Amino acid sequence: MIREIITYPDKRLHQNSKDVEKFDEELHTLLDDMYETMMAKNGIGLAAIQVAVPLRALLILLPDENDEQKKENLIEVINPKIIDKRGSIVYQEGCLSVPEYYDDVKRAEWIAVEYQDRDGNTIKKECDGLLAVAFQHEMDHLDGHLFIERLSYLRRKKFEKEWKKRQRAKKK
Ligand code: Y12
Ligand code: CO
Repeated sequence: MIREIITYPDKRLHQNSKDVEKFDEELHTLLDDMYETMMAKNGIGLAAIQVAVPLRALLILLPDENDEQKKENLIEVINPKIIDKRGSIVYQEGCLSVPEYYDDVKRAEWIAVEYQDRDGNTIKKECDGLLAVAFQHEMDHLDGHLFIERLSYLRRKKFEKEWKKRQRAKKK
């Protein structure tokens, strides 16, 4: 089932999501729905709070070298923790909860992350480049943060100005 994605400035996006404790049918349905929702909206990453569920669960599905998103490359991530990070990378990010706005964000270029899969098995993974960016962007959602909070003061003002302009245009 495709679920509604909540968008800025919805306060629920600033909630701290809770650890997943039960790896049951309900969690599997949530993950399946998140996958359907992410694909329907052309996303490459989605956190549970974006569909209004405050649990520490997220998905990442990066396009392959042919620009295709294959389900076999889907990464389901539960209760993740960054255990090491190195370097820095600037990447132009977008978010399904902040539609029509993209901007440069600086993050670690390499991370080591530990998480659980949908059955509760522990997984350790090292990521770099776009995958490291996606993990960090989605993990920010679990702590109630959006990428726009990582922009410089001036860039954040630019975002707010554009967002207000768009709101006014919608009312016309
Ligand atoms: C690098 C940067 C950001 C991430 C986080 C995941 N972000 C997304 O999945 C963003 C998706 C997105 C999709 C949009 O829709 C289309 O392109 C059709 C979109 O467009 C509009 O809002 C109009 C915006 C964002 C991971 C890695
Ligand atoms: Co996002």
